[in-house]
Amino acid sequence: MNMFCFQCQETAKGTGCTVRGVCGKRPETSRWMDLLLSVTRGVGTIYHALLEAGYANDPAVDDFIVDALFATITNANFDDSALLQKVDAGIAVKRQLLETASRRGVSLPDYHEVAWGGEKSDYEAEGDRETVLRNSDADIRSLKETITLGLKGMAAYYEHAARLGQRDASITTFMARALAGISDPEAGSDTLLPLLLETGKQGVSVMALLDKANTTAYGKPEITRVNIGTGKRPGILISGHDLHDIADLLEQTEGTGIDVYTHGEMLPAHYYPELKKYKHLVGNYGNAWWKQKEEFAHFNGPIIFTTNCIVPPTPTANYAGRVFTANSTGYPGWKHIATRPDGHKDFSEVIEMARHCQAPEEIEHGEIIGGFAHDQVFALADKIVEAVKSGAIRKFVVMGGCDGRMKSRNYYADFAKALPKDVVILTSGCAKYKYNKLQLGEIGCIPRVLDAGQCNDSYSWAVVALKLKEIFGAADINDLPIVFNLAWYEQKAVIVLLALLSLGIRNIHIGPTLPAFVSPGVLKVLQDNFSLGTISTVEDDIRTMIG
Ligand code: SF4
Ligand code: SF3
Repeated sequence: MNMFCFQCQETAKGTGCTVRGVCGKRPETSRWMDLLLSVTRGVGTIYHALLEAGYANDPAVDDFIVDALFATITNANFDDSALLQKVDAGIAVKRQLLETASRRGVSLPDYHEVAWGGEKSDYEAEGDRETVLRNSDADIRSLKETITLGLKGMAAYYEHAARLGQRDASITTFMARALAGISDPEAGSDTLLPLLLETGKQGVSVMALLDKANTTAYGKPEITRVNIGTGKRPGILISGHDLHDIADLLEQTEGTGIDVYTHGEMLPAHYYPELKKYKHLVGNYGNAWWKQKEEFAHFNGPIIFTTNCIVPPTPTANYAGRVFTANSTGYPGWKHIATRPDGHKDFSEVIEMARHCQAPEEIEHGEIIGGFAHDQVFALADKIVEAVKSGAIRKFVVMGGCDGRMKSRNYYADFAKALPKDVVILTSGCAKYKYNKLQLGEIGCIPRVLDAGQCNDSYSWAVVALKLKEIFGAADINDLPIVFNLAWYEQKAVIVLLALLSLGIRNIHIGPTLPAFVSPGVLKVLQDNFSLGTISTVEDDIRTMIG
């Protein structure tokens, strides 16, 4: 059977995975994701009509939409049965909404996604019908898919914020409206382009919401040195972006003699006062997601995925029996830890397993530094402004985003190394693993690599840019000595990019390649309006970006 997916940077031949995902996604899984997205569009369309008619937001519907979109993000969920359970749940939500609409006399559009009956016997055919390729016009497909992928990133961030008690109905209301807009077979670029730009605006709101959720719960990130070596006690490795989960784990492991290590995008947990206070949060193990097969083999203890990025293990992987998933993630054969009705998780099974494991094998040694989110940067504002005014800092280059396995991404390590010594890198997301261990030095007391945190903390760089605009009295954000050279891989980077564009930031470079889901027509619009570009060689880019 065939599939079609072009949502990530590593898509086959730079155009689309058609036989099996480069990420390991099987065609069947791709079909169930297409089905789940179709059901979600149906739910979103009906929900939107009800909301327009005065129906109040229903957190259960919001949660379904958010979880379904999140589960289809690259490397989040490979478990067909989990995806099909979400489809079943979506059809139940849809039927309930249809019933409410009929009871209240709310008329609904006659889109396929609304009309489809949801019979189990039709699941396969519906999944096959509702692929990305259902839209034959390349530009319309591109606009609809770019919005969909932005919504996936938005859903991921919203889920984390909601888990920490921060909800915003205006964001989920927008998601429903956008899903209705994508479902409309008559939608043209006149409606889809504004919807795309609004997706970016809502992206800023969702990142601000998550920033508020994280800092309210765990305090403001502060400068922190993080150990990358290991201790002598057994450990649990926790990966992904969900801070609520690591907080639960730290609380439940305290005093047990078991250490907790972060992996990948969980590294910034060390920067938060309410998480770093735990002495048994001993360090960060390994690097970005794509090295996990090699690195997990040496960890010895249990591993928990709270979000993407999962890499399917080889059949003989020594850690396969020790991995747990949570939230929207899943992998066949790996145990899924459910969220209790009170919003917390019970990690006792993981802790029990850890008791019988050896301590992790050390694969690196030393420290890295981070914790430069906006408040910490503002605390250093005087020094930074002085350094800019004196010429000690010539430029800032925002290098946030994702890491990945393509060799072409060595560009980012080379770029970081080749930057003039008076340039500071502002980073966030797992892209930093390409250069956060390079010892690039300091300018005065300011490190040359400032890590704000996770990919959603790219929001910090937008806040910092707006603040610098105020301090320097610049007329335009683009007049500041800040350039953007972003690395992207999955769909959270899509919402980050759309959010930055919506703030009026121009001349952003994205790489290592342009997205396959951006058609030539849509690319032209992005180039004409935002001067969006990609990367070339390190030398040329340093010349054009730094001067
Ligand atoms: Fe291919 Fe990326 Fe889709 Fe995986 S997520 S199937 S690698 S395009
Ligand atoms: Fe990384 Fe997957 Fe994107 Fe949150 S963990 S940045 S790739």
